[in-house]
Amino acid sequence: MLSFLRRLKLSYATYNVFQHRKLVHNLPLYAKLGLKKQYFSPISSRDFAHLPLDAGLPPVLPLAERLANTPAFQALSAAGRASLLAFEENGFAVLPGFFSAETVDGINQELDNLIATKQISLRYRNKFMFAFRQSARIRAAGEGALRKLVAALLGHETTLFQSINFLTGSEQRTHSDSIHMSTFPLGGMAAAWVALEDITPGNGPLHYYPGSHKLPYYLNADYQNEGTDWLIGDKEYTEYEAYINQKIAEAGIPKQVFLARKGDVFIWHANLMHGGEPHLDKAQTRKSMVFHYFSQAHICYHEITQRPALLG
Ligand SMILES: O=C(O)CCC(=O)C(=O)O
Repeated sequence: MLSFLRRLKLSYATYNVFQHRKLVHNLPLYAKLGLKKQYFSPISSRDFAHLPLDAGLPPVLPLAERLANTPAFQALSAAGRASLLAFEENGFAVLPGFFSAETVDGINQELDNLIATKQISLRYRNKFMFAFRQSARIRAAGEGALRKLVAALLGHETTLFQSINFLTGSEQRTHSDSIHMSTFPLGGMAAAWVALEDITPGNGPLHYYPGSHKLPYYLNADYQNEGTDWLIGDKEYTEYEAYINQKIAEAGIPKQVFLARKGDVFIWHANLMHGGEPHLDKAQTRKSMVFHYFSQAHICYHEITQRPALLG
């Protein structure tokens, strides 16, 4: 169970009072939807329960038209284009060889340099967070063509919210990103994962459940983690993971493992269930990088901690 202090919404809100520039993005939508919130107010799915599922969203063209209007899509291989066109059906897309070996080598060198000069260090066990803020090269990989493709998939302009670099397998248990990087309406985020070397069964490949994005979005209420007006929920994250495990088993969706080649990109839908396999062969690294993007047409927040997302 989480400690009382970690659960206190007031402490998060007080920190956020000083983050106006990074939080102002939600205000136009709060106003449009009649939500009585300040930029720093706690927010969670409970605040949207009375609203229509697509409240506030502008209309979008069908996916095929959005992609056809995107120059970066025209530049892809036939396999990449076909995979993106099937994104809404599958919940993921694979872009083989999206980044050249030279680009990937440059990114790996850049990360090594950031680590050697102590500009970046591990957080949450094995994650190098937000390297794109320190590296123009890593930022360029996440911006540009990749961000444009994600925007076409979402149907809205997108903001690069976060990058995570790994030197080892994440070994993260299966989850949907929508519990971490949440939006109202649902589905306003996507992630692009980049293989920075060849991935083998032994070095902790990414796993995913095709079509699982069509399962319900499992949020705080689903595992009794809503909390109160003053406190966020008291459940440990392991309880969410156990809940998802059970839902996947009930749905009977077979797991797939992505044995990527260096430079391949895997884009996943906001609600695609995915995670990292055990990293069995410790002699190997698993160099990879993942970018998380938020739609600019959505309210962006973090469901578990009930905090608005800090952008920029
Ligand atoms: O890289 C991986 O193994 C998984 C990463 C992941 O689950 C995430 O970034 O949401």
